[in-house]
Amino acid sequence: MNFDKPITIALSKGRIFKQSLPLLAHAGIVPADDPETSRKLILDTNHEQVKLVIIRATDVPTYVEYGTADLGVAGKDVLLEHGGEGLYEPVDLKIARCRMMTAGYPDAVKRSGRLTVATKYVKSAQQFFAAKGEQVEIIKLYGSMELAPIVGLADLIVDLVESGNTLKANGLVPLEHISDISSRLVVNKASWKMKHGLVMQLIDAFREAVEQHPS
Ligand code: PRT
Ligand code: MG
Repeated sequence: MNFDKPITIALSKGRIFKQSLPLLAHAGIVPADDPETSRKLILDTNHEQVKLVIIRATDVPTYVEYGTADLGVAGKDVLLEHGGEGLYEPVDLKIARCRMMTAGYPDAVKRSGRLTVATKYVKSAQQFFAAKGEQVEIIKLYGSMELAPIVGLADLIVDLVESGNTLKANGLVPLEHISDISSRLVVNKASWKMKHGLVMQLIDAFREAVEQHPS
């Protein structure tokens, strides 16, 4: 691929970075460092004009919205909370898949009165319960949501579930399915116009990679 303008791609460490590697490789991009062992926040690649910025998963939409990164890979859960302003979301990469669910003790919803729901996914939770016509009190947390029902902070949680092991280990069960989650390629709207040729080449390469290696 011929990169005449520099391109920055925002990624988070962990599962998104690992599962993005084959997709990047399909686009001819190979990082020069491993973010798990390197302390560098900006990684060079085999392409002089392509750099990766390694940031928190929840910060990826912000970096791309403001054009600090031209492209990024972000979970749909994170995009729903961010709102997606200033971003195009052209490709479902079908990586880092899981489900957004409500969870709690098996008898959680049988309790009378208004339910309390702890989550870091406030917008998604609000939308879900509003659509069901249920009035709930939502408590914003930043992590370890499974603890909330155990200590009596909330009746329910809204969290991501993959194997279900985390819930099980804490005596909780998945209750209602809210949405299927996967990671999406996001593109800054100005980059889409100003670097159109290159952005389209990358989008096509990612699309092709997803079709060839369905996960
Ligand atoms: O970890 P950190 O606080 O830095 O940020 P983060 O949790 O946002 O990042 P990361 O890398 O953990 O997750 C990045 C993205 O991966 C998320 O935004 C999701 O789109 C996606 N993803 C896929 C998941 C999971 N699967 C997942 N299982 N993100 C989190 N989990 C957590 C879940 O919250 C729960 O605590 O894993 C636990 C449940 O897993 P099981 O297998 O026990 O059900
Ligand atoms: Mg995490």
